[in-house]
Amino acid sequence: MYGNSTDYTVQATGYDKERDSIARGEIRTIEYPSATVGNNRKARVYTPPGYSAAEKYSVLYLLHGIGGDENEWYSHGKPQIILDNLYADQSIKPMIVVLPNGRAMRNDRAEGDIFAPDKVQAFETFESDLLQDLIPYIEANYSVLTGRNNRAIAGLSMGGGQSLNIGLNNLDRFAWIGAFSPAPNTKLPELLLPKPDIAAEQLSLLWLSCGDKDRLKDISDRTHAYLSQHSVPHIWVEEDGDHDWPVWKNGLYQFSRLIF
Ligand code: FER
Repeated sequence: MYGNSTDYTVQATGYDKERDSIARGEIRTIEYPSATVGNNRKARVYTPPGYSAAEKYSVLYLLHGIGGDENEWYSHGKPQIILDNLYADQSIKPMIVVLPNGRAMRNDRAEGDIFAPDKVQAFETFESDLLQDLIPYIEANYSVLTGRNNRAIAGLSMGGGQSLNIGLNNLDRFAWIGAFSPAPNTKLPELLLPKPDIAAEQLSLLWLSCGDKDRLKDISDRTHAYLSQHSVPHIWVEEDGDHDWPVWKNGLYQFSRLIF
C-alpha cells in the first residue's frame, strides 16, 4: 500500500462543496432494537443516488467522536455532500453509509461530563451493539452485501479508536478499516494486533491519519510504528492539521475512494 503514488498528505479542496444539478443520495434517521442496551437506538443511514433494492450495496459504518452522536458527522462533516460529489465523478463504488451512535448506553446523548467513566465505557460496549444489533438490522432492512469484503468501519477520534479496536478484533467481519485521529481509547498495539501476520493477510485496507498539530498524535504514532515494525501494510497520513474536521472530512473523502 505504500507504493501508491497519491499524495494523501495534501488535503483535497472543493470536495465538500455542494454542487448544483447532480444526483443526490438520501440521509435518514432509523431506529433499531438493541438487545445490548435494551432499548431502541437511533442511527442515520445514507443511501447513494439511485439506491435500488434490485442492487446490493457494500456498507461503511462511520463513527463519531467523544462529543458526538449519530448526528455529528451529518452536522459537521456533511458526508452526504462529499459522497454525492464522489458519485457524480464516478470515483467511488456504490455503498450505504451508516452513522451510528457509538455511545452504547441508555442515555446516549453527549450531555454532562462526556469523559465520565460510564460514558467512555459505553464506547466499548458499542462493539456488541454494532455486531449483534445494528449490523443485523441493516442487513435485514437494506439491500446489502454481507461478506467481510463488503463491510468497512472508520471513524474520527473515539470513533477512530473504536474502528481499530472493533475492526482489528473482528477481521472476519471487516476487511476495510480507517482511523482518523484515533483517541486514547485505542488499544495498545500489542493488544490491537497480537497476530500481525494474520492481520496483514486479511486486511484489504488499513488507513491511519492524523493532523501534525493534534495533541493525541502519539496514539497514531505508536500504532503506525508497530504496524511498520511488523510489516502490516497500511496507509499512514500525517497531514497539516489539528484535532478537527478538515482532517476527518479529508479522511472520509480519501478512505471512501479506496474501499470496496
Ligand atoms: C482522552 C482525550 C480525548 C480520551 C478521549 C478523547 C477517553 C477523545 C476525543 C474525541 O473523541 O474527540 O483522554 O479518553
